Amino acid sequence: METLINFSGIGFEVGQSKRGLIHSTENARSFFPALRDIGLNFNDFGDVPAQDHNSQIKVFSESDLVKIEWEKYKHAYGKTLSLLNDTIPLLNWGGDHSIAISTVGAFSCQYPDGFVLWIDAHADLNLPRKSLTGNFHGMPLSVLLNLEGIATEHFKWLRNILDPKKLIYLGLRDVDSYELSIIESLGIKTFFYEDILNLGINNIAEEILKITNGYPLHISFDIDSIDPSFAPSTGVQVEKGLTPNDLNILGEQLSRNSRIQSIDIVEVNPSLGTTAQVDQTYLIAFNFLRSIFNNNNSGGIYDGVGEGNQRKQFSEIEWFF
Ligand SMILES: [Mn+2]
Repeated sequence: METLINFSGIGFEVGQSKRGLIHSTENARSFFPALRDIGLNFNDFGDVPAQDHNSQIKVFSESDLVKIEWEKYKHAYGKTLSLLNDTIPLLNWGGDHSIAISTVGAFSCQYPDGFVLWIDAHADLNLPRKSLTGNFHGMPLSVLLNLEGIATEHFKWLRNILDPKKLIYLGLRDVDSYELSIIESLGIKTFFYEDILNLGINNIAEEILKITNGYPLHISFDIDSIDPSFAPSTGVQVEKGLTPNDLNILGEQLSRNSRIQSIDIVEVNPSLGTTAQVDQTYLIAFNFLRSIFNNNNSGGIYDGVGEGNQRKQFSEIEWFF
C-alpha cells in the first residue's frame, strides 16, 4: 500500500536548551529513500526558517516571552494552515514541542471539532511563572488552551482556543503538581504511563479510537514518550515509557480512523547519542508512521539493507519488535 504524506520541517529549538534539533529535519530526509521502499512517499515542503539558538532563552514570566521570535511561529502557523488538506496527511517534523503552538493551533483552527492526541512523557502545560525550567517547550498547551488568558494577551495571531474536551493525553509520567491540577480542573482525558501498565495498550488504543473515530485527528508525538532505552536521542529523557511495540499497536488501532489529518514528530535530536542510537530513534518514529499509514504492508520492518550512498545503513541496530 502506497501512502503519500506532505512533509513540513519546523526545526525550532529555542524552546529548550540543547542544540541539534535544528538539524533534525535534514536528518529525517535522509531516510526518505528507504521509506519509499516500504510504501511511504513524502512531498517535501521544505523548512520554516528557525530562530538562531540562544540557550539563554528562558521564560519564567510573561515578560520573558519577548525573547522568542514569534514571527517564526506565525510563519509555521500559516504554512501549516495552508498544508492541512483533507486528502493528504501532513507530517510536521520538529523541532522541539513548542512548534505545537503553530501546528496544533492550525489544526484546531481548521478542524474545531477535531481531536488532538498528545503522546508525551510530559504534560507541556506550564505557564511561564509556573515553570521550573523556563523552557518554553514545556508550555505550549498552556497557550493552546489559553490558561489564564495567556493566548488572548500574548498570542493574538492564534485564531482560536483548543477545547480541553478535544485533547487526549497518552503516556504521561513526569507531571508537575500545577499541571496535574489543571488536568483535573479542565477534565482532560488522560492515559498516564501507569494506565498503560494497568490496562494494557490494546485496551487504551481501542478506547482512544472509540473517542476519536470519525473525527479529524491530529497526533502530537513527542519521542520522549518512548522508553529512552529504545529512543535515546532526545533532550529530556524520563525513565521507562512506551515501548516500540506499544507504539505499533497504537498506530494500527489509530489507522482505523480515516481522518488522521496531521502528525507532529518532535524532540528527535540527531546531536545526542551515537550514530546507531540516533538512527534507532528515527526508526522508531518512522515505524510509528508506518503502523498508522501502511499497516497492511506485510513486508515487516525496514531491515536497513539498501544500496546507494543516500541510504542509511541500519544493520548494526538491534530491533526490539
Ligand atoms: Mn512534549
